Amino acid sequence: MRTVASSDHSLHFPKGELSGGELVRPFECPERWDYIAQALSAAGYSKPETPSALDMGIVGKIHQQDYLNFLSQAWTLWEAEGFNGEALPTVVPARRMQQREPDHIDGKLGYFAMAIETAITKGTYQAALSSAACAQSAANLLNKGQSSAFALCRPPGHHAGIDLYGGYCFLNNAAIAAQTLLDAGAKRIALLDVDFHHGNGTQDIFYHRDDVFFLSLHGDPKQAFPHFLGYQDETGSGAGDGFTINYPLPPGSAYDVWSAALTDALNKIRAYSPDALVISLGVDTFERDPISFFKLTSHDFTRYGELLGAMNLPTLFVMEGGYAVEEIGINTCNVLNGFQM
Ligand code: SP5
Ligand code: ZN
Repeated sequence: MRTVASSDHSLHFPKGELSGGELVRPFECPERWDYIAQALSAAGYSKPETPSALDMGIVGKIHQQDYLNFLSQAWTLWEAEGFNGEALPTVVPARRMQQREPDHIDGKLGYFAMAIETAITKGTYQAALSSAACAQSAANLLNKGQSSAFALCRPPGHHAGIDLYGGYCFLNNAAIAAQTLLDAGAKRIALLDVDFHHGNGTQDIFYHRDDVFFLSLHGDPKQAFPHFLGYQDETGSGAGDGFTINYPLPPGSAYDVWSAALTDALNKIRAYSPDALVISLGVDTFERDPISFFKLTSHDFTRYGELLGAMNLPTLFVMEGGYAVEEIGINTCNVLNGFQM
């Protein structure tokens, strides 16, 4: 399996994440990328390829232009205010307030945020562009006939909506990859999100569409981030009616419960008969993940990789979360190795 990665990921390394009322060292840290790259190399995968420049025309079919303008300017506007810290929102347009983009950066940050733990820094936008480029270049490997590919994206993407950032995400890498497959002639894409957290951004982007069938297995939003999307009764709307499926699962779910949901999802994907499968691959379902509550073992990642491989579909893996840093490489590689068994 060919892999794509960019060293630009290291341009995004905020010092702080708002967690438990403190600014802590972010769970989503640069070493995550190093551990995955190391594990790939140790497992005999060839050196990751550098992505081609991102096609912004395709990005413009996923994200709104006002949002892209915001991301590109946020740090400059923040710096111009003379603030000492990293760019974090403080005020959000809650119920019955105006949904209008303000001029001041304090207002813009809250307007475009879906969560406020995530800091924007000087290199954040460039890192996000290069991360999306990895997903897009990996999609283009499938377009050129590869049966699978892995995009080592960092920062991750699945919480980024049409015009929303947060949850460590800025551009929706998996959605950009799906659009890249569609623009090259695919008619139907299945996008399966196995990150511990609900892929609210991906759901938002494709909610009204029937050309991307979105399925997500995740911690029940009553108990888990992002808390405000990912319920079972969200099933798509308009042309997209029936093309979103959510599997919210309770705290403590181990492989028996989790894999039963996966099997149901895979059966529904088979019935849809997609041209390709995109996997939003988060390994924060791991039993020792510091911010999640599922109980998958390292071996379980191999087991479900095999189930994905048995689908016999062109498959693109897009890296999302996973915060047990020392085990992130092994767990990620286990999915890819299981897939190729
Ligand atoms: C891509 C991805 O996995 N994003 C996850 C973002 C989660 N951010 C907030 C998590 C808050 C969880 N708090 C639990 C703390 C337990 N020590
Ligand atoms: Zn996650």
